[in-house]
Amino acid sequence: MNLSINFLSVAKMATDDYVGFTFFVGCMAMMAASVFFFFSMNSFDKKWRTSILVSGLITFIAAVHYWYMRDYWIGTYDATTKLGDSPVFFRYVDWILTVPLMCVEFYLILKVAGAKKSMMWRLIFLSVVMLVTGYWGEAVDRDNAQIWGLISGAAYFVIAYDIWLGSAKKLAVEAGGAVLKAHKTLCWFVLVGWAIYPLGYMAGTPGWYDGLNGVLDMDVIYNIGDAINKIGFGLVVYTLAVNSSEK
Ligand SMILES: *C/C=C(C)/C=C/C=C(C)/C=C/C1=C(C)CCCC1(C)C
Repeated sequence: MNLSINFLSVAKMATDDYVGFTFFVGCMAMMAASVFFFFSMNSFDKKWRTSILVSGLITFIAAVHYWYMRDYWIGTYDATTKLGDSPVFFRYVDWILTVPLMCVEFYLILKVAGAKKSMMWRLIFLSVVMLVTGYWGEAVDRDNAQIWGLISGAAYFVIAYDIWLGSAKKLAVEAGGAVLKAHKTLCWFVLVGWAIYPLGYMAGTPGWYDGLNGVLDMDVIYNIGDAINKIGFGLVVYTLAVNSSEK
């Protein structure tokens, strides 16, 4: 596997490569968001700095992966089929790093209300189950993709339940004010924003949902989901830091 980042000989993107274009724009958006979060970090109260740092790490890790995935797609692009190879492995490497960091964000903003580390580890564990089973269905045991997707979806459901109605919710209510508001917005991101991903999965794997295959493109859906969720999540935390630093 050639992991060297190639600055000198640049692969040309075909002008009709719309999927490649979403990788390109995604990469740029993640880079810009990272610069924004890192540079704004020090203007906040100490207790919010780690949260903003984690927001920046999430988009930065994604930017590095998008740089690579964009290259991977362009390098395998076939002008006749107008398709490249999906960078499935690196997609999941990105997620397995960034989704647990999003669980850390929940913990960090609820720490003011006394959140315990056990809550964070539970969310991280569930997110790893969700992603490993999803990867298995997408890359290893594609014949049973719908079963793996179902298991992955169950873990996703428990995560959503935990933050909407479980112990995280109780802590958010105790904290009240700006923290409660931010928690609620993040909950919506998980419920609606994260629901974009199973759609991409269904577009890219065989199953009862085969009709979706020709209509939607898996990589485009994942790229849109990542931009909304990674940058959006960070902006919610940023807004929380702004609102609670003013008072
Ligand atoms: C930054 C990346 C994020 C927020 C990725 C989130 C990914 C998911 C919520 C993926 C969920 C999946 C299912 C619920 C079922 C099918 C398999 C997955 C892994 C696509």
